[in-house]
Formats: sequence, structure tokens, C-alpha cells
Amino acid sequence: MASLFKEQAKLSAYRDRRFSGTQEEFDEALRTSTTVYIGNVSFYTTEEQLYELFSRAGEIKKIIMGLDKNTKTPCGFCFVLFYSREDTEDAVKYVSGTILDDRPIRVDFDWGFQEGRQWGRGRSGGQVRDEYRTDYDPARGGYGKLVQKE
Ligand code: GTA
Repeated sequence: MASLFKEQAKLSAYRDRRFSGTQEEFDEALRTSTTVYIGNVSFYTTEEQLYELFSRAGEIKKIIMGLDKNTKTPCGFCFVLFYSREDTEDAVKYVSGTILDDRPIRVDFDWGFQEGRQWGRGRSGGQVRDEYRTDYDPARGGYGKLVQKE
């Protein structure tokens, strides 16, 4: 049992609150899916740049840019869909931490893309954790949206 928890902890620290299945189903999806989530992306990084970088891990089926639900512009994340599980694992192992547009991107296993997941879930339209930021980050819209409102 303990080793099972260890294995799961290795796959992802993130739990999607909108996943409708059980924890076991979520874990199984993480183990088998061919989708990765990319975080800490600059708002100015293009789909073409992401395509070029992630092609090093394997053949890409699709890239889905994360968008601010109000402005419909990139808000700092994306999903990369591969054809093979091996390539998906290589992306997590070898591409995570790569500096892209001056920032280390984070590649995380994902349970699988569904329509609607491309939109930021924050109240301001962008990503939730981006709203809580207190630092000034010009490549991600300056200060976090909650700080901007103060
Ligand atoms: N696979 O790490 C990830 C990941 N993240 C961060 C987002 N997505 C991810 N997928 C994987 N791994 O499809 C996916 C989401 C969605 C899309 C946009 O990206 O599944 P989001 O980033 O706007 O929203 O999602 P999400 O994922 O719900 O936000 P997060 O950061 O996990 O926050 C969840 C809760 O924590 C909220 O209740 C929020 O109020 C609270 N929270 C977050 N950051 C802070 C903070 N700094 N301080 C206090 N509370 C916080």
C-alpha cells in the first residue's frame, strides 16, 4: 500500500477538482493518458514554439493553448497531446524545467483533455494560482490579479 502511494505521489501533485470520477480513476488516468499539462508558460510563447520544443519528446497529436476566458488570449498554460505513452513520459522526464522564453516550464501528467479545460478558472478569467501571485511578472500580465485589485 505504501509503495502504491509513493508511485502516485510521483505522478502529479495536482488534483483536478472538476474530475468527476473516483481517486482511483483519476490515478489510473494519470498512469495511462497521453496528455501533459504545461505550466509557467509566458503569455507571449506561441503554439509554434511549444510545438518545436515538445516534438523533441515525440510525435504530437495536438496542442491546446490555455486561454483567459474573458480576453480569449493565452494565459500561461497549455496541454500537449501525444500519440504514445512513452513519448508522454519522456516529455515529463526530459522537457520539464526547460527554459522557454526565459522561464522554466513545468510539465505535468494530466488526466486527459476535455472541452472547457482550455479556459482559465480564475475569477478574473486567467489561471487561479496566477491571481494569488504577489510578485511582478511582466511576461504574465504584471502583478497577480488579486493584488492589482487592492
Ligand atoms: N495536469 O498542475 C496542474 C494543473 N494546473 C495548475 C491547472 N491545470 C492543471 N493540470 C495539471 N496539472 O483545465 C489545468 C486545470 C484546468 C486548466 C486551468 O489547467 O485542470 P486553473 O489553473 O485556472 O485552475 O486551470 P485550477 O487548476 O483549478 O487551479 P489551482 O491552482 O489548482 O487552484 C485550486 C484551488 O486552490 C482554488 O480553490 C484556489 O482558490 C486555491 N489556490 C490556488 N493558489 C492559491 C494560493 N496561492 N493561495 C491560496 N489559495 C490558492
